[in-house]
Amino acid sequence: MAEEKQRSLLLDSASRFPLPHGARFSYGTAGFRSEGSILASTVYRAGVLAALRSLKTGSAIGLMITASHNPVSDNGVKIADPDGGMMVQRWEPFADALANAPDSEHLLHLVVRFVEEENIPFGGVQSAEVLLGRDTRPSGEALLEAAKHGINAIIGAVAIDMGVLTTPQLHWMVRSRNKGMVASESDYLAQVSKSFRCLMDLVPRERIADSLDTELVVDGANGVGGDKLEQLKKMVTGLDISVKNTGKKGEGMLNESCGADYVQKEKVVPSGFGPDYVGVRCASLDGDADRLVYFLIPSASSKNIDLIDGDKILSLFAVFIKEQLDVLYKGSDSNNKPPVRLGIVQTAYANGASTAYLKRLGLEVVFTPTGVKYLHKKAAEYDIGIYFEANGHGTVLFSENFLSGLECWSNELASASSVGSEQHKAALRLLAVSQLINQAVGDALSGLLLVEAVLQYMGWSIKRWNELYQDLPSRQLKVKVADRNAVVTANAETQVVKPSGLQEFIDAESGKHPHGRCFIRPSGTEDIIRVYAEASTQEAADSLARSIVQLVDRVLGSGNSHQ
Ligand code: G16
Repeated sequence: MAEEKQRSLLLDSASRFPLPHGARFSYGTAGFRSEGSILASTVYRAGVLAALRSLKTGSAIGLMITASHNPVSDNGVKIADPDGGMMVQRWEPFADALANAPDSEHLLHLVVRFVEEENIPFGGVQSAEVLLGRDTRPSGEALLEAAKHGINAIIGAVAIDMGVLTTPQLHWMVRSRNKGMVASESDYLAQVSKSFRCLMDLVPRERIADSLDTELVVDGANGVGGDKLEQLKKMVTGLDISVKNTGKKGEGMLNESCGADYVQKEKVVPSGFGPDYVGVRCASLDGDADRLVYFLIPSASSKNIDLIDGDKILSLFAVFIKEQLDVLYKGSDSNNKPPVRLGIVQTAYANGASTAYLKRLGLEVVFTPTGVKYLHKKAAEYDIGIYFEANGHGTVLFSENFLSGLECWSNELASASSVGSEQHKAALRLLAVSQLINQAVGDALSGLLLVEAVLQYMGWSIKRWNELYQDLPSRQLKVKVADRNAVVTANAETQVVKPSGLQEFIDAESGKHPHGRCFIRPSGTEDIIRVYAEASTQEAADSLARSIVQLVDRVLGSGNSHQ
């Protein structure tokens, strides 16, 4: 009887969100993305999916409406699992099928079959909870309503609107709520600002004197991150933050000539930044504030920037964490403590110079395909896993096991003669980092505060940080093709498997340039093929990238290749 009621509720509700004629959606690198005006049925169905996931796991699930770095007219939906990470990949084929079900009858059929296969308590026997967030895109409000309809179409499921948020804030809330901890936005801001203060209090005094470089100017991409940073900056001391491209009237369009994606790919000065900012430490967030890059404007006449990308953020964190671990394990109190497994996770986009630098530090570096869902999973295999994509997406993960051991150790040090020792301080710093940096997903706001605290600790200017190693010149281009799925890759996207013959050509072209390296892959967030090339000179990297673009265009393209 209850199941009957559930079926008719779903049929009735789904019929109000028909699939747009001829549309096809696919669950890509980070959920569904498309033109915002055609996404209502997709977001409705993502609501159904999230409610089923909550029933299955018995935990709160997150649903975030955003298209992150994409243009303002796009939108999308990301789903967060109970641990705050991306939805388990095993459910992606079902997500795809659901999004493309031609009508409500088919949709019901898919749901009923999936519920049986997955043994999901269906028809009101269990309650479910979905936390909703959206960024500032104009299409977000209507899509949020569609998501609510989808959630409410599953009996027992409740939608909780958490408001306009950054993506990482929603992921953090899901994780916290499922751990039985406080999970509002003000709790997030309180935790982040408190742990930042703690790290700043642990900066050695002599280093503070050397580094009174507290001015930081942040490009908010005209997205949700700018406003959140304005709130956060009122809660932190020791930094002089100003925010540009906040999205307020007159400041410009979301992600247009600004934001982390633009700055990282184009390597030029973003809108709103001019000669006044020469030599100043600058940072860019992306549209939903899950990516962070830094940059420096070298001279008043320069259009180009010195980019400090995700690889360099990763390297800074790696140096800092390694130093804390070295101090911690040097003292006599480290006897009988199990060694820590520290792992670094990168993708093929990582600049070759960054990987070489990290290996020179003696660190274990592993590679995964593009997408936080892959990097995060790999990083979680370590006691401390640091992952970053070159585009600025990343975080530092601490295993529960390592953290509980570290807490006990820190308490022992505090109650013995070692209180206040370097060893004790190193333990406290690592504990503070685990509180500051988002354990659910890459987070530009908490990442930014960690960068700032580490720079203060090191006594480094942005220039000194940038000199950790010198990037190999690189170029990233896009090619519009008829079917991006015609390209199939292997070995963490470094080799093309299909179409055949392409990899041999890439190898031959790369071999023509000293330090030449190149790969192509289909984007999972845009309808294009991405081409990445690096070489020992900018001219060589540009020429290598261009020759591969021309080839891809010839083999697969629409004749409209562009940057
Ligand atoms: C998303 C993913 C990132 C990925 C990026 C680009 O970021 O979360 O892991 O690097 O897309 O992916 P692709 O090259 O497949 O288009 P965001 O910030 O757009 O959500």
